[in-house]
Amino acid sequence: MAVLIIAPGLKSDWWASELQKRNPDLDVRIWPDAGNPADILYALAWKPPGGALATFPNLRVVFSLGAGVDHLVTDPAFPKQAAISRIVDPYLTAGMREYVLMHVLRHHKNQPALEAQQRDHIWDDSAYELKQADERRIGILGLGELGRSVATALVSLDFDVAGWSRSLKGIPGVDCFHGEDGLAQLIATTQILICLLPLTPQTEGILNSELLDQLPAGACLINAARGGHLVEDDLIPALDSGQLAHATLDVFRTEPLPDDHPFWDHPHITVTPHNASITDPRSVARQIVEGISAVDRGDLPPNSVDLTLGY
Ligand code: NDP
Ligand code: OXD
Repeated sequence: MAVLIIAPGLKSDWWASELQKRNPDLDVRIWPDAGNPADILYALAWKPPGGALATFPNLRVVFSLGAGVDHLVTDPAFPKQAAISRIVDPYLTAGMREYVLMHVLRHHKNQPALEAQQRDHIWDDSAYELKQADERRIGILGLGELGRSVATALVSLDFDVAGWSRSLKGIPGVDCFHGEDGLAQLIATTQILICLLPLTPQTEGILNSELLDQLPAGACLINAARGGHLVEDDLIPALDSGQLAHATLDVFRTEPLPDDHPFWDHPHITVTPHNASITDPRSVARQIVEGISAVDRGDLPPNSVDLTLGY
């Protein structure tokens, strides 16, 4: 039995040593040096080359090295016999909570506009409407591991919080919506919109001009989920017309964001390099080693992905 790390661009040696610290008996191999393909029962994967996983006939579980699994489920050759286990980790959740809180507070306090004033040497403390947190409506798309934690943290800061998910949720202090009507109701009052959805055929392109136009004028957008949620061509017109005041984007359809992409230099866009929350091998390796033992015992892998839903 061997475990393969197939994550080009990630620190595979670090992952291997964190796995072996927890189980020195594991035979860990790093792609492309997989050895005999029949030996590979488990894989740790992040954006594996299309079709590569299909070359391991005995693969039982693919551990996604991120919370999102779109990089796996979109591979038409993904091996049918393999389950997918995704990351649910307190550090990953905390990282996202910190990122979103930072940017919500930045928008709430008009910080991007104040930074622009500083660049022009303008001292003006009167230019912006005074709003308390309980007058600021935040809408969160996705109330899963990450969205729920973000929602609860925002409630604790007294924000007026709403959230939307596929199935209806009950989260103390949060106005919960679901379904198409629910989305329309949430959008109509949201001043800061946060996307924490998985990327699936149902959510692809959800951040489009039709939706952005339904937000109250001057709303802000934070997309920390996937670039495929945003129709990129719809964003700049919404910002230039003032319908949106600012967009904070961590994820893009093409990553790294191409050097000549208009988002880089737009005065009302903040770009971060897909680092809203980063998987920490020191904590996640334990989850994976325990998951391998569970499957070896005949149990289900932890945090299994429902392949019919795609997340
Ligand atoms: P979860 O699977 O725990 O939560 C997903 C949420 O989205 C659930 O509430 C789910 O509804 C909802 N949802 C899914 N499909 C729909 C739909 N069609 N309509 C309405 N709601 C829907 O995921 P996580 O919270 O762990 O992660 C969310 C995403 O964040 C990841 O998929 C990944 O893309 C992104 N991410 C980005 C990172 C970054 O650094 N930028 C880091 C980590 C994650 P229900 O509860 O009913 O199932
Ligand atoms: C993830 C990510 O899905 O980092 O975890 O994007």
